[in-house]
Amino acid sequence: MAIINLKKREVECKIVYYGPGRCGKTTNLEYVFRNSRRLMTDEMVSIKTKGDLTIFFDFVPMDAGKIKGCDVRFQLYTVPGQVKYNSTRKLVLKGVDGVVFVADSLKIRHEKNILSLKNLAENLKGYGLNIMTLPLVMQWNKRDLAAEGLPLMTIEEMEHAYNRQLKAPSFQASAMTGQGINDTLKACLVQTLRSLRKQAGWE
Ligand SMILES: Nc1nc2c(ncn2[C@@H]2O[C@H](COP(=O)(O)OP(=O)(O)O)[C@@H](O)[C@H]2O)c(=O)[nH]1
Ligand SMILES: [Mg+2]
Repeated sequence: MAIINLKKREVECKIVYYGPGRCGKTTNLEYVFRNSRRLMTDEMVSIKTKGDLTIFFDFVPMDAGKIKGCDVRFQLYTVPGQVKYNSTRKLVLKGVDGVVFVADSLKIRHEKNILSLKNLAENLKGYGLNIMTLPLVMQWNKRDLAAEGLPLMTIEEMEHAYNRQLKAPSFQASAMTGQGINDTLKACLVQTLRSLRKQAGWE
């Protein structure tokens, strides 16, 4: 649930990039950070957890508008993907307002994507949140690897495997080239804002 900072007249929203280890979450945020400097108000902060990097930063998008006369500040987080870091992952999800699920398009990562999606649903449930109703955007990442001749799932296969029930907006992307990265984030921000405005008293 977003936090209202009355002193600064800001609403703080939390967006979490979720997905299996090595799917490209950190690369997503690095791209956003590099290419949207003008939107950012603070430095990107990296927290080194053992063997993985969890990063977050926050920013105030210029065109987000206001909610109840307050500016909207978004905080973007990634989670460590490896199975053993579930306590950190759970902690990062605390108070989440919107999620970007980054799926790895490589065929060999299919099982890892499934496990991570299930883990997301479970961890959300732990906070009384429902993956079916929370603002959620799916990203099919690493599409550039097709050009390298690596076996990728088709978009249809990914939609069927991960998005059949959720029916979330989805984007083909490459965090490496930047394809689809800003569109993914923008869709998540729009959904999150819409959902916050809908909540009682926030219209
Ligand atoms: N070719 C390609 N490599 C990617 C892409 N996204 C991430 N990577 C690479 O995949 C590896 C893991 O990425 P990282 O962002 O650290 O994954 P994370 O564990 O989800 O944070 C790194 O070597 C990245 O350079 C992509 O879209 N295309
Ligand atoms: Mg990472």
